[in-house]
Amino acid sequence: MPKMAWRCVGLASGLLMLSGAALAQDDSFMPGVIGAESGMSAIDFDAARMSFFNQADTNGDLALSSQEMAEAMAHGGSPLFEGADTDGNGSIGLDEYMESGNDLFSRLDADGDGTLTSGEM
Ligand SMILES: [Ca+2]
Ligand SMILES: [Ca+2]
Repeated sequence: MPKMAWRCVGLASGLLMLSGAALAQDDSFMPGVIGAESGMSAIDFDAARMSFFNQADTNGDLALSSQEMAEAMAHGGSPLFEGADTDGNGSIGLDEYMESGNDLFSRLDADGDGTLTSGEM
């Protein structure tokens, strides 16, 4: 099943990216985040959320059904993993998800310095 294998690799690299962003050690992985040792920039934040989305979207239709959301939360929810079904069609599309991320970021960024520290998350 080559498709499954590919998904596993994608998941692994997503987790790798996530842990890299959290530890902010691997600057070479994302050149844009040099100097972000003390927190998570909006770029890191989007990347972390994208990997959450890819992980949760088990059927790969670029939308999170309520069931996919529930399963993702059951397997370790995170304050970063939050979306809003703004058009009310019963699932959270990628656009709705990323849109809600902008609000979420500014809400979490209590001191407004554009970086999320571990205390703010
Ligand atoms: Ca889906
Ligand atoms: Ca929707």
